[in-house]
Amino acid sequence: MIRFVLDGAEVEAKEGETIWQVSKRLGTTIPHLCHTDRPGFEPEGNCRACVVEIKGERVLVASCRRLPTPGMVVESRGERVEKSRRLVFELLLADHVSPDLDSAFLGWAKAVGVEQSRFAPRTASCAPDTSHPAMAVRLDACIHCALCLRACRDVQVNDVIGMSGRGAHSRISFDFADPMGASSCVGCGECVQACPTGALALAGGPVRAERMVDSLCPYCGVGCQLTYHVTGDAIIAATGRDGQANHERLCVKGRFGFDYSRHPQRLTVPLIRKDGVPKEPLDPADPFTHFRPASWEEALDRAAQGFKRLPKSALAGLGSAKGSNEEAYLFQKLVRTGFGTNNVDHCTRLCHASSVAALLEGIGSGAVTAPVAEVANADLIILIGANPSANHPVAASFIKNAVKRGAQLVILDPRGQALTRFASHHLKFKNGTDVALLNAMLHTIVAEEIYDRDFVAARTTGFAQLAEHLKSYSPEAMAPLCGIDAGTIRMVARAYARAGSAMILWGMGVSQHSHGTDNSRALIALALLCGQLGKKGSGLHPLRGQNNVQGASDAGLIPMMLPDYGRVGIEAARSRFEAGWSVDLDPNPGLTVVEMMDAAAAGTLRGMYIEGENPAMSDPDLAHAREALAGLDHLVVQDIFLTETAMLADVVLPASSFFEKTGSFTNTDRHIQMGRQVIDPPGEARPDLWIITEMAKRLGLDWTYTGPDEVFDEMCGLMGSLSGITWKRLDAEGGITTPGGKAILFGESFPTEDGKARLVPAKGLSAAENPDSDYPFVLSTGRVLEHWHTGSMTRRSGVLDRLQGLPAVNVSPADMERLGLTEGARVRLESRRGSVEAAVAADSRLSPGALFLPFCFTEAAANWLTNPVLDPVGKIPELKVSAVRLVPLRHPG
Ligand SMILES: Nc1nc2c(c(=O)[nH]1)N[C@H]1C(S)=C(S)[C@@H](COP(=O)(O)OP(=O)(O)OC[C@H]3O[C@@H](n4cnc5c(=O)[nH]c(N)nc54)[C@H](O)[C@@H]3O)O[C@H]1N2
Ligand SMILES: Nc1nc2c(c(=O)[nH]1)N[C@H]1C(S)=C(S)[C@@H](COP(=O)(O)OP(=O)(O)OC[C@H]3O[C@@H](n4cnc5c(=O)[nH]c(N)nc54)[C@H](O)[C@@H]3O)O[C@H]1N2
Ligand SMILES: [Mo]
Repeated sequence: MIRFVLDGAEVEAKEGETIWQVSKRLGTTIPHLCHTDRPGFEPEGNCRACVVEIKGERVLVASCRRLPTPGMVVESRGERVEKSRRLVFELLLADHVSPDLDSAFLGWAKAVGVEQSRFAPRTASCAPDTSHPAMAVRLDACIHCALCLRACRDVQVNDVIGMSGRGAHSRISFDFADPMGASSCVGCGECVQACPTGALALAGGPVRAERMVDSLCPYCGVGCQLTYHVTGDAIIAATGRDGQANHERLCVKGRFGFDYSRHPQRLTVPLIRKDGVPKEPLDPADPFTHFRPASWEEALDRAAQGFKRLPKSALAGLGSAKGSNEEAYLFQKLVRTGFGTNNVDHCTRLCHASSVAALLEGIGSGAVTAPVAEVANADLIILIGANPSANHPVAASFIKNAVKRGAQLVILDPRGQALTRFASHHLKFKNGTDVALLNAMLHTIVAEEIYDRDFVAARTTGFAQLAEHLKSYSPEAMAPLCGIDAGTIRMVARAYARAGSAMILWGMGVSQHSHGTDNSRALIALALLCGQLGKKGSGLHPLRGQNNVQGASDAGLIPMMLPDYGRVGIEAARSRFEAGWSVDLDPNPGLTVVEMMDAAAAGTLRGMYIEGENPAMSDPDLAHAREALAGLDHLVVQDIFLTETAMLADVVLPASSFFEKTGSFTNTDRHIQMGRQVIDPPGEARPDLWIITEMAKRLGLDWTYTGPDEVFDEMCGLMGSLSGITWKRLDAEGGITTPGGKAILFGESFPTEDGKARLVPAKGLSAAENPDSDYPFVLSTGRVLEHWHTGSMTRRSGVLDRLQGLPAVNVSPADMERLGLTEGARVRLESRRGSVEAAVAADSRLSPGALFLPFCFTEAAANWLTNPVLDPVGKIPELKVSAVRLVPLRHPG
């Protein structure tokens, strides 16, 4: 504590607190422009609005930077200070053409008593830059506070905004003074949130919302907290809040991707298929060619009757990781107790199923051992098979912060990415050869005896078998398989083993393989051998994808496991829920996502209830999947749009979007947070919880739930991981980490029978289908920043679709030249299962022979091509590797 005098009063400053901070804490915010106390911004002290007088010092000082010293006497008011401040505002005001009469800048000007300037303007007004679909730039309103620059450089670390020109001609610019829309801007909008003048603003101008609602982002597993600005029944803007996972940061989807909720194609009335019409793709804007509108009574009765007519073994349900914990829990309860089967699954099967299987086997828990934020304490970060700048952009910003702080980033991924320039090494190894690369690293660590002996001895089992297994995986033997030379493999292995603390973050490039479980086993072994988990700055973090995939899995949307991962075959696990739900549960594991499609095609599965998933786009081998779905006797789809899956339904139930209901959501860090209702559902659309409950009643269940609070409290009573939590507590605290509030897990022991982790040898040296002379390219599928999965939501978001609207296949420049292809040329991609047509986009991040196609475009749906072969343990398909050929099309078509 430092005692000093501020405006005549004795005050105390905490260690590291600036004069400005002390003053604010005590209730007086000193005027400020270039300064903000938002997380991630360092004080710069360039605007001079916050100056204060310090007794004995000749010049006024910027209070945002100055730390008080014992006995210091500070005046934040007084004639000298105020005169100086007014001059600052007058000079700035002279140059300022205001697009926003309520801006923070004008507010402060008024507060210090400056409404007009004595000085002549230096610059004339200039035309706004409206090249970006979501944001507008008005440089004549800019006061050069550089908050936008720091937002872009220090907070999000995108390095797009800079200062160009000198002296009076200096100005904010994007890249090389490009129009914003043509620059490398990724649309996170951090600069707009930071700008105090309206020089950087939303394209439609400054917003004046009627009300604000604190909620969450509906997209990825990072779980950003934000505030929605609402006018009438529409969301008009979103700003980041100080959530544990985002500290006010957002990405382009969270910032601008909410308008799908008011898209004219929203389903607003229950639909029943007309008699005799074929199950085929149709125009989502005009469902009434194939469906007729129905009342909720009729639609729900029809939906339930269709299920009741079929034997329980012929029924299955797909729940949603886009829905809340309460919806997921009720959905699996409906399938288990209403249908009477364990045939319930969700998109985790196409996602981290293999990672979860390996984690459960190895360390007894399928969730992350440490939050993303721990990268701040890591000496080394391994990022493998994930592209967070596109898919977890806010998490990526914390990785970039960590690198700037001094952490070493090592990327293992066949394709380059935006984070590559932050990495000390990016090993672009061959697709599908993760086990070869990782086993060679493990081999090095064992052979050179640089593993953590104490940790291995005290905390793990299986070392001897692993060491024996690794003998044949020397870097020299693996180098030709994975395409990385032995020396580099050794160097990276040593760096990881010797790091004081290290995190491993991974994604779909690891999990979506026919040997995805083996890939994860190798990563887990790496962390265990080196003791890189259970301590600060260390851990295993499979970056969870959907906003609630962790919660949906915890809540039991899994065919072999009940809520909290008790296996359905284990009596003790079942009896807990049998008692809680007053039913007998099926002891047989149910079918997984892809197995359901196979069973449907075979005719053994005949009725499906699909809530908030779009398998007619997201499953592998679409020809097979769509035929299977269309062949069902009874398909009920509960969605917000007439998706490719809903087009094949018998009954379509119009649901609520994320913004239209309240519920809890669990992010990738195991942090449960509150999503609060922002607007009402359109037309007759209803909250998912209500629909599931009504369906259950018609299946003979005596459910009386009226809201998420009742459901959540039931979950807390039955699930050990939620014990001690209540809806009331969650509501009050806004976020709770499970289990037990602990961010970093397993510092002492693992939740396995003997408390130790298992080292499991990994096999599987290549993908199931590799390029050959007929299909010479290796196709990898995945994501782009602006779009979400099957595009149902983001292609109906105006800004996102304008930013990225053209279905394109990425091709390496070398292959383009070899094939004589130019940017935008039309090509057909063909695999053994199907074909799609798309435009070519040059991508220097790809190695020759490799192609990349996102799966968000219905016009060129990647899954016509993909291989449905499954990992034997995780049952995940090999979405990351299929063999294709590329046929240039002479004429556009
Ligand atoms: N914008 C956007 N964000 C999203 C989503 C979205 O649809 N759009 N979806 C969310 C969901 S559910 C998920 S699961 C996450 C997924 O997030 P990620 O896991 O980051 O997603 P992907 O783009 O599928 O692929 C990741 C990486 O795998 C690499 N890869 C391909 N083949 C291999 C290989 O054989 N080995 C290795 N090691 N790497 C390989 C690719 O080059 C790519 O960089 O994103 C979430 N966030
Ligand atoms: N080729 C290829 N295929 C892949 C992948 C890949 O990398 N490559 N990745 C796989 C992965 S990781 C995943 S997670 C899956 C995702 O596969 P899906 O889960 O099938 O994909 P989404 O598009 O997220 O589907 C969500 C659906 O829910 C609807 N929806 C949104 N909000 C709500 C709501 O509140 N209530 C209701 N009832 N509906 C709602 C949306 O309109 C959409 O139709 O795709 C997998 N498929
Ligand atoms: Mo996913």
